[in-house]
Amino acid sequence: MKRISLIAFSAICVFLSHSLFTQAEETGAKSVEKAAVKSLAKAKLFAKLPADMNGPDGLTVSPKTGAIFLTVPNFNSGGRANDPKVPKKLPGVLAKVGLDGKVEKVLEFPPLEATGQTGCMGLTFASDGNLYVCDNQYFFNTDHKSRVLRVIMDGDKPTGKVEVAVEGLNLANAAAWHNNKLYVSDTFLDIPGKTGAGGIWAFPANEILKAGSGDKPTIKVKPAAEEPRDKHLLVVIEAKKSERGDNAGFDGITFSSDGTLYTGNFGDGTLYAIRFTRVGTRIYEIHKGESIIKCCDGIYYDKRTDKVYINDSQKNAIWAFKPIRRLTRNSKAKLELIAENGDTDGADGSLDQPCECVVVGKKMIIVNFDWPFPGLVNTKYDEPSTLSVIELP
Ligand SMILES: [Ca+2]
Ligand SMILES: [Ca+2]
Ligand SMILES: [Ca+2]
Repeated sequence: MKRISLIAFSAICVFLSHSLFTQAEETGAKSVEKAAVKSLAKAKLFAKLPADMNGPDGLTVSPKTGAIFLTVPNFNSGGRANDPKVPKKLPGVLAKVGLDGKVEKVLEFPPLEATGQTGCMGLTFASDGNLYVCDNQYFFNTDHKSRVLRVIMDGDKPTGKVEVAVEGLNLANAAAWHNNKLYVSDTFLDIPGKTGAGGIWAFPANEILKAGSGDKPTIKVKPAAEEPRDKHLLVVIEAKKSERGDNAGFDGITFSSDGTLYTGNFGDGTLYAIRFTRVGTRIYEIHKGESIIKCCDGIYYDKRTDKVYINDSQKNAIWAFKPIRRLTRNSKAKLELIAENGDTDGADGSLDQPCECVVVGKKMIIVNFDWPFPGLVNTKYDEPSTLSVIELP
């Protein structure tokens, strides 16, 4: 009963924020206008990836040492989604990224037996000092084959040991560690009767840090459509089909300093602020999909600038907004355009389908996925794969 009433409360929050949208849209439009007058930042080249890295995705910074780690699923090295006859030529790899732009392969991920493929995407350090990596298998098999892998680290070096911590996710996309829990976004829950649906999974430290290690079993989650709902699945929100025909749900996830989770839909750019309180989960829609932005890929909160940054894969753009301290039903993100460019091969550092970023000091380091979908500014994959940098004020 408790769960049902919380879901109802969440639905009401979302509904009410819809109804108060008009006023907030005007606020949002004004901030875009203001940003347009301000000159946009020019993304510059940070790194050219080696020839065996075709399409990077996830990026994270060690909270202990500041070392930067990148995942490269290498989706560009083979056939497109759901065509097992055309496997990727290159495995997914983990790379270490230096502040001098050096990118060095440090680990190859083990393929899933059922698909023979690896799909490493979002990653994060947990309190045990190990890296937890989303292994997105949805592009090869859409029946709940995605995993969370644990890369056992010795400081900033992978030991070579990789364990399977979670199985049964559908499109595991981004990961974040907060308040002794691992949070993972799922972009396609594939629930019958829903156009699309994104989910947020959470795994407490006492389960996730040992799962799949020694004699402790891997956590096997249930598909979202099964009742009763898996206890780890905290949030489910329906995603509608966007004007470019994309129904993808939650993509990036990040926590601001007050513990609010910010996330957004890849399909239509709807943005959400989510608070996990003792009395339940509260969900606020802080940007109506397609009203200003139409795509939210990776998302990152930077404490120094106190801003949340959005990688807009569709527009080759970076947006920012200030976290909203006093969230109410009509709270809307005041979006500011930071950088944008047209279709490019990325060789000069221009944004080439940005998908994740981190901020180190005043440098925003941006990953260019460069794996186009219909309706994006980026029309084709072109070597080499690149990372961009923007100097923030
Ligand atoms: Ca992503
Ligand atoms: Ca391109
Ligand atoms: Ca490129």
